[in-house]
Amino acid sequence: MIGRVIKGIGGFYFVHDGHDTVMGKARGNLKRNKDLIYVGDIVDFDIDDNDGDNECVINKVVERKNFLTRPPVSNLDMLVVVFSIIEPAVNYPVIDKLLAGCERIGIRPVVCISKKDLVSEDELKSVMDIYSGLYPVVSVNGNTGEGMHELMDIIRGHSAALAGPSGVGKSTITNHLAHEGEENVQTGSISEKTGRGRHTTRHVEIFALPDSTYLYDTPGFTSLDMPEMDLAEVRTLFPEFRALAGECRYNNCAHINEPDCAVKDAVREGSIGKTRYGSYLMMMEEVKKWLK
Ligand SMILES: Nc1nc2c(ncn2[C@@H]2O[C@H](COP(=O)(O)OP(=O)(O)O)[C@@H](O)[C@H]2O)c(=O)[nH]1
Ligand SMILES: [Mg+2]
Ligand SMILES: [Zn+2]
Repeated sequence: MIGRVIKGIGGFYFVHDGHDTVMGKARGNLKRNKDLIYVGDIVDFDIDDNDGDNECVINKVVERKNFLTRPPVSNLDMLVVVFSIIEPAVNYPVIDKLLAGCERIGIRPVVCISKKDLVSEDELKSVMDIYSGLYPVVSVNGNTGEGMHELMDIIRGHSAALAGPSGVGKSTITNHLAHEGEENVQTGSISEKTGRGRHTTRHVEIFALPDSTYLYDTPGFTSLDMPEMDLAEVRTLFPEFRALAGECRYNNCAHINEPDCAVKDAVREGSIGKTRYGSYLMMMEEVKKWLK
Protein backbone atom coordinates (compact mmCIF):
# COMPACT_ATOMS: atom_id res chain seq x y z
CA MET A 1 0.00 0.00 0.00
CA ILE A 2 1.01 3.61 -0.48
CA GLY A 3 0.82 6.30 2.19
CA ARG A 4 2.48 9.45 3.46
CA VAL A 5 4.66 9.69 6.55
CA ILE A 6 3.02 12.38 8.69
CA LYS A 7 5.09 12.06 11.85
CA GLY A 8 8.19 10.30 13.13
CA ILE A 9 9.13 9.73 16.75
CA GLY A 10 12.07 7.64 17.95
CA GLY A 11 12.19 5.29 14.99
CA PHE A 12 8.41 4.95 14.75
CA TYR A 13 6.60 6.43 11.81
CA PHE A 14 2.95 7.38 11.41
CA VAL A 15 1.71 6.65 7.90
CA HIS A 16 -1.52 8.14 6.53
CA ASP A 17 -3.13 6.10 3.77
CA GLY A 18 -5.71 8.70 2.77
CA HIS A 19 -8.19 7.63 5.45
CA ASP A 20 -6.43 6.21 8.46
CA THR A 21 -3.11 6.52 10.20
CA VAL A 22 -1.06 3.45 11.07
CA MET A 23 2.14 3.32 13.07
CA GLY A 24 5.13 1.21 12.23
CA LYS A 25 8.82 0.87 11.58
CA ALA A 26 11.06 0.76 8.57
CA ARG A 27 12.11 -2.63 7.22
CA GLY A 28 15.61 -3.63 8.38
CA ASN A 29 17.38 -2.89 5.12
CA LEU A 30 15.93 0.64 5.08
CA LYS A 31 17.17 1.49 8.56
CA ARG A 32 20.86 1.18 7.88
CA ASN A 33 21.14 4.70 6.47
CA LYS A 34 20.49 7.41 9.03
CA ASP A 35 17.63 9.83 8.39
CA LEU A 36 16.42 7.83 5.49
CA ILE A 37 12.77 8.58 6.07
CA TYR A 38 11.58 12.18 6.05
CA VAL A 39 8.27 13.48 7.27
CA GLY A 40 6.41 14.04 3.99
CA ASP A 41 7.78 10.93 2.32
CA ILE A 42 5.46 8.83 0.22
CA VAL A 43 6.14 5.23 1.21
CA ASP A 44 5.25 1.73 0.19
CA PHE A 45 4.12 -0.20 3.28
CA ASP A 46 2.49 -3.44 4.39
CA ILE A 47 0.12 -3.97 7.27
CA ASP A 48 1.93 -6.04 9.89
CA ASP A 49 -0.29 -8.83 11.20
CA ASN A 50 2.14 -10.03 13.85
CA ASP A 51 1.51 -9.15 17.46
CA GLY A 52 3.42 -6.22 18.85
CA ASP A 53 3.34 -2.45 18.64
CA ASN A 54 3.78 -2.20 14.89
CA GLU A 55 0.74 -1.86 12.73
CA CYS A 56 2.75 -1.53 9.55
CA VAL A 57 6.19 -1.99 8.09
CA ILE A 58 7.66 0.45 5.58
CA ASN A 59 9.28 -1.26 2.59
CA LYS A 60 10.48 1.62 0.50
CA VAL A 61 10.49 5.40 0.05
CA VAL A 62 9.02 6.60 -3.24
CA GLU A 63 11.34 9.01 -5.06
CA ARG A 64 10.99 12.50 -3.54
CA LYS A 65 9.72 15.43 -5.53
CA ASN A 66 11.88 17.70 -3.35
CA PHE A 67 13.21 17.94 0.17
CA LEU A 68 14.39 20.58 2.60
CA THR A 69 16.92 20.01 5.34
CA ARG A 70 15.90 22.79 7.72
CA PRO A 71 13.26 21.79 8.66
CA PRO A 72 13.65 18.24 7.32
CA VAL A 73 10.55 17.68 5.18
CA SER A 74 9.90 16.29 1.73
CA ASN A 75 7.37 16.47 -1.09
CA LEU A 76 6.09 20.00 -0.53
CA ASP A 77 3.87 21.31 -3.33
CA MET A 78 3.31 24.76 -1.89
CA LEU A 79 4.82 27.17 0.55
CA VAL A 80 2.49 29.75 2.07
CA VAL A 81 4.66 32.80 2.75
CA VAL A 82 2.97 34.61 5.62
CA PHE A 83 3.65 38.18 6.69
CA SER A 84 1.88 41.07 8.39
CA ILE A 85 2.18 44.67 7.24
CA ILE A 86 2.58 45.97 10.80
CA GLU A 87 3.24 44.22 14.14
CA PRO A 88 5.70 43.01 12.99
CA ALA A 89 6.44 45.37 10.10
CA VAL A 90 6.90 43.74 6.72
CA ASN A 91 10.50 43.06 5.73
CA TYR A 92 10.32 42.82 1.93
CA PRO A 93 13.77 41.32 1.29
CA VAL A 94 13.00 38.46 3.70
CA ILE A 95 9.66 37.78 2.00
CA ASP A 96 11.02 38.10 -1.54
CA LYS A 97 13.92 35.78 -0.71
CA LEU A 98 11.49 33.13 0.48
CA LEU A 99 9.53 33.52 -2.75
CA ALA A 100 12.73 33.32 -4.81
CA GLY A 101 13.74 30.22 -2.85
CA CYS A 102 10.46 28.57 -3.82
CA GLU A 103 11.17 29.37 -7.48
CA ARG A 104 14.55 27.76 -7.15
CA ILE A 105 13.38 24.56 -5.44
CA GLY A 106 10.26 24.22 -7.56
CA ILE A 107 7.69 24.78 -4.81
CA ARG A 108 4.64 26.90 -5.68
CA PRO A 109 4.53 29.98 -3.48
CA VAL A 110 1.37 31.52 -2.04
CA VAL A 111 1.42 35.02 -0.53
CA CYS A 112 -0.62 35.32 2.67
CA ILE A 113 -0.95 38.71 4.32
CA SER A 114 -1.91 38.33 7.96
CA LYS A 115 -3.41 40.68 10.56
CA LYS A 116 -5.50 42.53 8.01
CA ASP A 117 -7.43 44.06 10.90
CA LEU A 118 -4.42 46.22 11.77
CA VAL A 119 -4.25 48.19 8.50
CA SER A 120 -6.60 50.20 6.28
CA GLU A 121 -8.20 48.70 3.17
CA ASP A 122 -6.01 50.97 1.02
CA GLU A 123 -2.82 49.92 2.71
CA LEU A 124 -3.75 46.24 2.40
CA LYS A 125 -4.58 46.65 -1.28
CA SER A 126 -1.31 48.39 -2.06
CA VAL A 127 0.66 45.48 -0.62
CA MET A 128 -1.55 42.85 -2.26
CA ASP A 129 -1.05 44.64 -5.59
CA ILE A 130 2.72 44.09 -5.42
CA TYR A 131 2.17 40.33 -5.61
CA SER A 132 -1.22 39.80 -7.23
CA GLY A 133 0.11 39.41 -10.77
CA LEU A 134 2.79 37.00 -9.61
CA TYR A 135 1.39 34.52 -7.14
CA PRO A 136 -1.92 33.60 -5.50
CA VAL A 137 -2.51 36.25 -2.82
CA VAL A 138 -4.83 35.98 0.16
CA SER A 139 -5.32 38.15 3.23
CA VAL A 140 -6.42 36.75 6.57
CA ASN A 141 -7.49 37.75 10.04
CA GLY A 142 -6.49 35.23 12.68
CA ASN A 143 -8.89 36.66 15.23
CA THR A 144 -12.04 36.25 13.13
CA GLY A 145 -10.98 33.49 10.73
CA GLU A 146 -11.63 35.79 7.77
CA GLY A 147 -9.81 34.57 4.65
CA MET A 148 -9.13 31.07 6.01
CA HIS A 149 -11.57 29.34 3.65
CA GLU A 150 -9.98 31.15 0.74
CA LEU A 151 -6.53 29.99 1.86
CA MET A 152 -7.86 26.46 2.32
CA ASP A 153 -9.24 26.54 -1.23
CA ILE A 154 -5.78 27.48 -2.55
CA ILE A 155 -3.99 24.63 -0.78
CA ARG A 156 -6.79 22.06 -1.16
CA GLY A 157 -5.50 18.80 -2.62
CA HIS A 158 -1.86 19.83 -2.12
CA SER A 159 0.82 19.50 0.51
CA ALA A 160 1.66 22.88 1.99
CA ALA A 161 3.69 24.47 4.76
CA LEU A 162 3.59 27.94 6.27
CA ALA A 163 6.75 30.03 6.33
CA GLY A 164 7.51 33.57 7.40
CA PRO A 165 8.88 35.69 10.24
CA SER A 166 7.92 34.81 13.79
CA GLY A 167 4.96 36.61 15.31
CA VAL A 168 3.07 37.07 12.03
CA GLY A 169 0.36 34.55 12.94
CA LYS A 170 1.45 31.22 11.43
CA SER A 171 0.40 29.12 14.43
CA THR A 172 -2.92 30.95 14.52
CA ILE A 173 -3.52 30.18 10.83
CA THR A 174 -2.50 26.54 11.35
CA ASN A 175 -5.09 26.26 14.10
CA HIS A 176 -7.79 27.56 11.78
CA LEU A 177 -6.83 25.36 8.82
CA ALA A 178 -6.43 22.23 10.94
CA HIS A 179 -10.10 22.53 11.78
CA GLU A 180 -11.36 23.12 8.27
CA GLY A 181 -14.11 20.64 7.59
CA GLU A 182 -15.08 20.46 11.23
CA GLU A 183 -18.29 22.03 12.46
CA ASN A 184 -16.90 24.21 15.20
CA VAL A 185 -13.73 26.11 14.67
CA GLN A 186 -12.01 26.25 18.01
CA THR A 187 -8.65 27.88 18.29
CA GLY A 188 -6.32 26.03 20.57
CA SER A 189 -7.74 22.56 20.27
CA ILE A 190 -4.78 21.27 18.28
CA SER A 191 -2.86 21.34 21.53
CA GLU A 192 -5.64 19.43 23.26
CA LYS A 193 -5.39 16.73 20.61
CA THR A 194 -1.65 16.35 20.60
CA GLY A 195 -1.02 17.24 24.21
CA ARG A 196 1.47 19.97 23.51
CA GLY A 197 1.36 23.74 23.72
CA ARG A 198 0.40 25.81 20.71
CA HIS A 199 3.64 27.71 20.62
CA THR A 200 6.03 24.87 21.26
CA THR A 201 6.04 23.03 17.93
CA ARG A 202 9.32 21.15 18.07
CA HIS A 203 8.83 18.24 15.70
CA VAL A 204 7.57 18.49 12.21
CA GLU A 205 4.15 16.96 11.96
CA ILE A 206 1.66 16.88 9.14
CA PHE A 207 -2.06 17.45 9.56
CA ALA A 208 -4.05 15.35 7.12
CA LEU A 209 -6.94 17.67 6.16
CA PRO A 210 -9.96 16.87 3.96
CA ASP A 211 -9.56 16.32 0.21
CA SER A 212 -5.98 14.96 0.32
CA THR A 213 -4.68 18.22 1.73
CA TYR A 214 -1.58 17.91 3.88
CA LEU A 215 -0.62 20.82 6.10
CA TYR A 216 2.95 20.60 7.39
CA ASP A 217 3.21 22.00 10.88
CA THR A 218 6.83 22.98 11.31
CA PRO A 219 8.63 24.98 13.99
CA GLY A 220 8.34 27.69 11.36
CA PHE A 221 10.96 28.58 8.88
CA THR A 222 11.97 32.11 8.15
CA SER A 223 14.32 31.37 5.25
CA LEU A 224 15.16 28.65 2.75
CA ASP A 225 18.66 27.36 2.12
CA MET A 226 20.06 29.06 -0.95
CA PRO A 227 23.18 27.18 -1.88
CA GLU A 228 25.69 28.33 -4.46
CA MET A 229 24.11 30.52 -7.06
CA ASP A 230 25.66 32.66 -9.76
CA LEU A 231 24.61 36.23 -10.43
CA ALA A 232 22.76 35.38 -13.64
CA GLU A 233 20.51 32.98 -11.78
CA VAL A 234 19.11 35.62 -9.41
CA ARG A 235 17.08 37.38 -12.11
CA THR A 236 15.51 34.10 -13.19
CA LEU A 237 13.88 33.82 -9.75
CA PHE A 238 11.70 36.92 -10.32
CA PRO A 239 8.75 35.98 -12.57
CA GLU A 240 8.02 39.60 -13.49
CA PHE A 241 11.58 39.94 -14.83
CA ARG A 242 11.26 36.70 -16.78
CA ALA A 243 8.10 38.07 -18.39
CA LEU A 244 10.19 40.88 -19.92
CA ALA A 245 12.85 38.57 -21.32
CA GLY A 246 14.18 39.85 -24.62
CA GLU A 247 12.91 43.40 -24.10
CA CYS A 248 16.10 44.86 -22.66
CA ARG A 249 18.71 46.20 -25.11
CA TYR A 250 21.22 43.58 -23.96
CA ASN A 251 20.37 39.90 -23.89
CA ASN A 252 22.30 39.30 -20.70
CA CYS A 253 21.03 42.51 -19.03
CA ALA A 254 21.43 42.37 -15.24
CA HIS A 255 18.83 45.16 -14.94
CA ILE A 256 21.18 47.35 -12.90
CA ASN A 257 23.39 49.76 -14.85
CA GLU A 258 22.52 48.91 -18.43
CA PRO A 259 20.80 51.44 -20.73
CA ASP A 260 17.38 50.65 -22.28
CA CYS A 261 16.47 48.19 -19.56
CA ALA A 262 12.84 47.03 -19.68
CA VAL A 263 12.90 46.01 -16.01
CA LYS A 264 14.07 49.42 -14.82
CA ASP A 265 11.45 51.04 -17.08
CA ALA A 266 8.76 48.85 -15.51
CA VAL A 267 9.91 49.82 -12.01
CA ARG A 268 9.76 53.50 -13.01
CA GLU A 269 6.25 53.09 -14.45
CA GLY A 270 5.11 51.13 -11.41
CA SER A 271 4.21 47.82 -13.07
CA ILE A 272 7.03 46.17 -11.11
CA GLY A 273 7.02 46.95 -7.38
CA LYS A 274 9.88 49.14 -6.09
CA THR A 275 10.24 46.80 -3.13
CA ARG A 276 10.59 43.80 -5.45
CA TYR A 277 13.37 45.53 -7.37
CA GLY A 278 14.99 46.55 -4.06
CA SER A 279 14.97 42.91 -2.94
CA TYR A 280 16.56 41.90 -6.24
CA LEU A 281 19.41 44.40 -5.80
CA MET A 282 19.95 43.15 -2.26
CA MET A 283 20.10 39.52 -3.37
CA MET A 284 22.58 40.44 -6.10
CA GLU A 285 24.81 42.11 -3.48
CA GLU A 286 24.64 39.03 -1.26
CA VAL A 287 25.57 36.69 -4.10
CA LYS A 288 28.46 38.99 -5.05
CA LYS A 289 29.77 38.71 -1.48
CA TRP A 290 29.59 34.90 -1.53
CA LEU A 291 31.42 34.79 -4.82
CA LYS A 292 34.35 36.82 -3.49
N1 LIG B 1 -4.35 41.71 15.51
C1 LIG B 1 -4.13 40.44 15.12
N2 LIG B 1 -3.33 39.65 15.85
C2 LIG B 1 -3.11 38.39 15.43
C3 LIG B 1 -3.68 37.90 14.22
N3 LIG B 1 -3.26 36.63 14.04
C4 LIG B 1 -2.46 36.34 15.09
N4 LIG B 1 -2.37 37.40 15.93
C5 LIG B 1 -1.56 37.47 17.18
O1 LIG B 1 -0.19 37.58 16.83
C6 LIG B 1 0.63 36.88 17.80
C7 LIG B 1 1.55 35.90 17.08
O2 LIG B 1 0.76 34.86 16.51
P1 LIG B 1 1.33 33.40 16.22
O3 LIG B 1 0.26 32.64 15.52
O4 LIG B 1 1.90 32.80 17.44
O5 LIG B 1 2.52 33.76 15.20
P2 LIG B 1 3.72 32.83 14.64
O6 LIG B 1 4.94 33.18 15.44
O7 LIG B 1 3.89 33.25 13.22
O8 LIG B 1 3.31 31.41 14.78
C8 LIG B 1 -0.35 36.23 18.77
O9 LIG B 1 -0.42 37.05 19.90
C9 LIG B 1 -1.65 36.21 18.01
O10 LIG B 1 -2.75 36.23 18.87
C10 LIG B 1 -4.53 38.77 13.47
O11 LIG B 1 -5.08 38.43 12.40
N5 LIG B 1 -4.71 40.02 13.95
MG1 LIG C 1 4.28 29.79 15.74
ZN1 LIG D 1 17.32 44.89 -18.11
